[in-house]
Amino acid sequence: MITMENIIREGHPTLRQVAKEVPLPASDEDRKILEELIEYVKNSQDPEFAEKYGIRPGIGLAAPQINVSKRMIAVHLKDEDDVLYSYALFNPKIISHSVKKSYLTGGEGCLSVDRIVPGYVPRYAKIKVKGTNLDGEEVVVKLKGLAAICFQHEIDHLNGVMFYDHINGEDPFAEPENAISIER
Ligand code: K2U
Ligand code: NI
Repeated sequence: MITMENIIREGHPTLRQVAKEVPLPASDEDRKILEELIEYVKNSQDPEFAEKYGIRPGIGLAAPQINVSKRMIAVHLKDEDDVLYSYALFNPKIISHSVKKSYLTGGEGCLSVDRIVPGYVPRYAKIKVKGTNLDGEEVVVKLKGLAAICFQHEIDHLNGVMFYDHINGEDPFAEPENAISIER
């Protein structure tokens, strides 16, 4: 089971590496890692479980955050329309995206960042992601809103990108151009 001790923090070199593609069909070892990622995210949203094990709630987690530099992400969230997005994917890839951007009015955080970094994080408002799930099926998923933002945050982790890399250095709360704001 993954706990906060397994989550590496900013400054650890793995967070700045480009993670490697997972050979498919996935090995038992890689499947177990991805299962543990999605289990962490689901468990972290159970207040009793989170309290008992001292884990920070999250809506996503990427393998590099547990020091595994492989292209795997887990996302488990209900969006603003109460639609559940629960995905554990090998080799996720953004295959198309909107011109329009979006950002969370409260900014972003990260389980690997133990500090508040204020500022808007411009993301694509809509994306289409292709990946392979734990059953070995190729999935294509269309995303918008918080789900699109979360997937982009996690896929950034696979490319060594941190959320604050996107924040406007001169004016962190400058309204991103051609963007919709999302309250969270
Ligand atoms: O990758 C991670 O570190 C988990 C991130 C994912 C995330 C951050 C900002 C925006 C979208 C996704 C967070 O720790 S999850 C915490 C959280 C919870 C609810 C809504 C947004 C962020
Ligand atoms: Ni993160």
